[in-house]
Amino acid sequence: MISRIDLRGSLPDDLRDVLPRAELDVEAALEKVRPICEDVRHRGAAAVRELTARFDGVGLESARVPAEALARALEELDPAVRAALEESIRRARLVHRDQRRTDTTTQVVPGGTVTERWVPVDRVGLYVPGGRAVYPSSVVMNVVPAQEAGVPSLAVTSPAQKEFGGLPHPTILAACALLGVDEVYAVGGAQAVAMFAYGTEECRPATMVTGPGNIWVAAAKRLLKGRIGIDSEAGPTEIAILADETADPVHVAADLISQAEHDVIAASVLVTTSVELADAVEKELPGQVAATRHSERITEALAGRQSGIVLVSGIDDGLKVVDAYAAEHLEIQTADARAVAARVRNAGAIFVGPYAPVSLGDYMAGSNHVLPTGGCACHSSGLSVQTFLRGIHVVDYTREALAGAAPYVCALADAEDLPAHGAAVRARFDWEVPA
Ligand code: HSO
Ligand code: ZN
Repeated sequence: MISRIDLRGSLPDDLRDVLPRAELDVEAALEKVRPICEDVRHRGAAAVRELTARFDGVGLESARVPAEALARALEELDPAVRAALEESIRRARLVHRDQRRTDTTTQVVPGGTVTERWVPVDRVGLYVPGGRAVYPSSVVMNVVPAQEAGVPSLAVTSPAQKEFGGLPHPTILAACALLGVDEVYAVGGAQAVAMFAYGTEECRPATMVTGPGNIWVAAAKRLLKGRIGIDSEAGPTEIAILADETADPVHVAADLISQAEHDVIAASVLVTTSVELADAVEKELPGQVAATRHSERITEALAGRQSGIVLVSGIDDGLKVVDAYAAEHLEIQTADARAVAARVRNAGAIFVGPYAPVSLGDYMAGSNHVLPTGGCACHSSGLSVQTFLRGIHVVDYTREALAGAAPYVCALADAEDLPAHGAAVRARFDWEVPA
């Protein structure tokens, strides 16, 4: 059901090449997505309407979801789901509120200061997938940091669903209503990203688009990046578990299965120092998989070349392996899990010990579940308040402070053969500062 890689000898130099990983060919999707984006750019709302009819089979009069539909979705929301979403929002707000930055002013020399001023982007378009993956939790994870960052204008879009009268899924609408988002569109795919990038008669352009989506959404984000800001191109979800002989194989198997449930190309990787644990997890998997609703999808994900059990000779090697893999989610299920977790350098999020499964982080830990995939955790972070802020340096120097800097500016300007740079400073002193 799941393959094994034995790295108990010495570790190979380029570990990344031997570790299991899915490949998503976003490049190939670019050419298909380009004409769609161009169409929206030139023909606006009419193009969005036609593309929605073509791809989603829904004839929209307007892409904007009416306020009554949002209110109705909230009224009809299952009370247990409502309570859970409210608690998820509350916890996420606590964590993301603490991420807010205060402006800092540094006095560089007397009379010369640099202030770093944190300013939210003007307007964010949030993409929420539809289809098989209906995740109101992702609405929370995108909206809360944008709101806590102080983004003044926020719009959500999610694919039009035939079975819901051309509106997005009602739980998505209800989550928007709970979060106080009243600008919602029933548009999906590349055309949704283009709608936010270029704007249409119905939707003002956004400065940034965030949120996960399928390969077409990822390709549109890559294509339009620069014109708009993006978060990251979310790829298929991943869980890595670093475990030793103290881990419970029932928990480990359940957690591997939990993320494999997302997609046939989701990745579940166990890195362990214990052959006994590897054997016990392998023994445990078939029964747990058979007992769960999406067993076919999960079986395919676990058997895929992106998943596997990696055997290592000790925790130090295990840490090298998980650092090289740079998982979206990393669980540490070892003796002294906190100390081991503290040594991890690359992961989107780390889940410490037996009582912090990834599912907790997906919904209720307070942490964000939009995290870097595909190894991007070695250079990027998950979604946070910071994603929506720009740090603007405000430079404020008095005449005396500039005078002190002038000879240095002139020396460097001359060294770079840019004498006009130096002249711009000297001009302020009637050339009295020696060149
Ligand atoms: N594990 C997914 C997020 C999610 N799980 C949403 C359940 N719903 C990517 O972090
Ligand atoms: Zn999940």
